[in-house]
Amino acid sequence: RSLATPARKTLRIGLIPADGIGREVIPAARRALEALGSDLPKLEFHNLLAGFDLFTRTGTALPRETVEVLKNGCDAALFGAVSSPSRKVAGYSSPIVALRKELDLYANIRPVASVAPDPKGKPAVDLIVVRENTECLYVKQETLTQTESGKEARATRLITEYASRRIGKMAFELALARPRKQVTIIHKSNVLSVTDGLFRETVRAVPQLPEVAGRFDSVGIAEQIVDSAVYRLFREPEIYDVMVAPNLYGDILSDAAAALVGSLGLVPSVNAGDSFVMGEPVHGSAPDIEGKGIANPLAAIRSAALMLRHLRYEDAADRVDTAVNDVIREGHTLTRDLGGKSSTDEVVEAVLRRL
Ligand code: GGG
Repeated sequence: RSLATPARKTLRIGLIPADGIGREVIPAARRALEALGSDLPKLEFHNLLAGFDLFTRTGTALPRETVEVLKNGCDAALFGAVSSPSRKVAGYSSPIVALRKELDLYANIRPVASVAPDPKGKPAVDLIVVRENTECLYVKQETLTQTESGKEARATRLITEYASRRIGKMAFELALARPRKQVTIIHKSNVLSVTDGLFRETVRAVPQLPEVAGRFDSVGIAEQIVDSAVYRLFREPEIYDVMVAPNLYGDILSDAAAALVGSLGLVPSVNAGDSFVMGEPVHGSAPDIEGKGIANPLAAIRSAALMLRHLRYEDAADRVDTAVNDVIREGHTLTRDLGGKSSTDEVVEAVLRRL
């Protein structure tokens, strides 16, 4: 489901590189957008701050100004990556989780598709993971108490009918526009019958909602327990078209699916709401390669294309995707995660030459 495109004179894009290789791949995505010339309105970029690194320097991971500029001065945004620590840090909370909530970007749409035929003849992968983006364990309500037998940690997992219904509608809309038209609901309601049960039932009931009035009659519905879905994803990924999942399962499944198409460095996403869209590569901040100039920029460039597609600049998005796919297929200019030796800049130049 794309936002309607107003006749814009200017397209205002917030750039939030945040941490690690986000600072290398977001400028790469900007260059790809700039190379599109008259396919787009005049571009206006706003460089915005967020991240754990910012927090360690200033005590703030997501400045109010970043949120306000995004809400009031941007049409869309690109986010890089964030390196939240695995331990609790007083006063810190993940800025990407907060941004998704602040901007009500309730759907994380993660397409995973093979570009070239598999050398061993495995079937092509062409699926979208649609991850609910605002609830589940990511409401981050955790407590730690001391009991007689030691520490006890608890987390609240929130699943609402409201959020499950809107992510379900998004999944059906996406499936409707695809050749196979198949939604698979991912859950674990054999164990979590209340929370995952509500997610499953609510998404299943979407085609019967009065407001959709038969719109999704041509879309097939399947469902799969999450652990079995991971198994089948690796054994027979070609069976999946649109997979819709609560936040945590969707996060894990989309990273796992990236392994099927060569690298996490290739997989884009958008965080989408009803009035804003933010592109974001699925990969993280990769501190091990940060600053070395070898990060794969293609996931970020594809995320920019996905953002454009969502804003209804389909031709511009197609040009970017074609250029990226050609670079991958030709195989001469690839970063190390894909078995090449090229630098980030060399890959960006290769894409720009094809634009
Ligand atoms: N671009 C995706 C990304 O940054 N992934 C790492 C991640 O999910 N981090 C969560 C966090 O650090 O708060």
